[in-house]
Amino acid sequence: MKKIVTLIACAALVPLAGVAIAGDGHKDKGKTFTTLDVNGDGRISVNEAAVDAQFSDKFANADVNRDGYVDEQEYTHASASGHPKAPAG
Ligand SMILES: [Ca+2]
Ligand SMILES: [Ca+2]
Repeated sequence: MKKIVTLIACAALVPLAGVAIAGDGHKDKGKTFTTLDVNGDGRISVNEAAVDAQFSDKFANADVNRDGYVDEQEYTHASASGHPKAPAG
């Protein structure tokens, strides 16, 4: 009985150069209060909210005191209550 031994000769091992794992921590896909508050007056107007369709949609609900603006407290509250937080994994 003969065993066929196959020799795999690798003449040139190509080094896997350039395998750079880019740890791009892009976790916050949504807009934050600071991002939405373009003019930095500490509150989000309807126009500022318009850039975020999801937030714009619930702007009326977020504006608890109905002053036409969503301040940081209102924004935080709206985000906490109406933001489906999907668990990691
Ligand atoms: Ca603003
Ligand atoms: Ca308000």
